[in-house]
Amino acid sequence: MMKRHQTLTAIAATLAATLLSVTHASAGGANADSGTATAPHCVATPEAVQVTCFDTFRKAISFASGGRINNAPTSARAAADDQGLQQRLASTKSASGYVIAATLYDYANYTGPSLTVWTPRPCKDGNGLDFSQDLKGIGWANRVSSLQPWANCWIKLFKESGAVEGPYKTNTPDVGNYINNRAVRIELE
Ligand SMILES: [Ca+2]
Repeated sequence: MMKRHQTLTAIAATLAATLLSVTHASAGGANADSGTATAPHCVATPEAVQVTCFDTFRKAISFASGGRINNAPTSARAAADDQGLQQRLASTKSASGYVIAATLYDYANYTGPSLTVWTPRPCKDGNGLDFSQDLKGIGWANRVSSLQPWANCWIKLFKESGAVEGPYKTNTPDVGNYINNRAVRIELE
């Protein structure tokens, strides 16, 4: 009897977990198959405390562009070499007016997990601060190794100590030893 009870409990727990994950995926937004917190390619807005993550870079870009760019390469590395995609990323706004301002990568050469930062407008000309994104609260502290700025933005990387590197004005396949795996915050200017 005890065994049976435990088995039913286990089945109930599995069902509950399944329902929970389905709910989470539905809450993700634009894509029905949008991912879980553990999927590698994430999208965040400035000061977000939560991010939305996907299993491929293509899905992340589709979400960040409000469905307007649905054919980005599956891998971020391929996207880095895709000039047509780069031009569209630079000019595409989502339906809500948001633009893709930066993509950060865990590994060098635009590989590994990615974090795409989505902002309500492009960065303004001149080098005043436009947006700031904390990386600690969203699981991205001490990870950034390569990056791409978009939407007229330059990217500065900050260490916990407040020390800064950048601004990075163009695609950067290696952020350099000084800040590699040390950034806890970015500023877009
Ligand atoms: Ca890294």
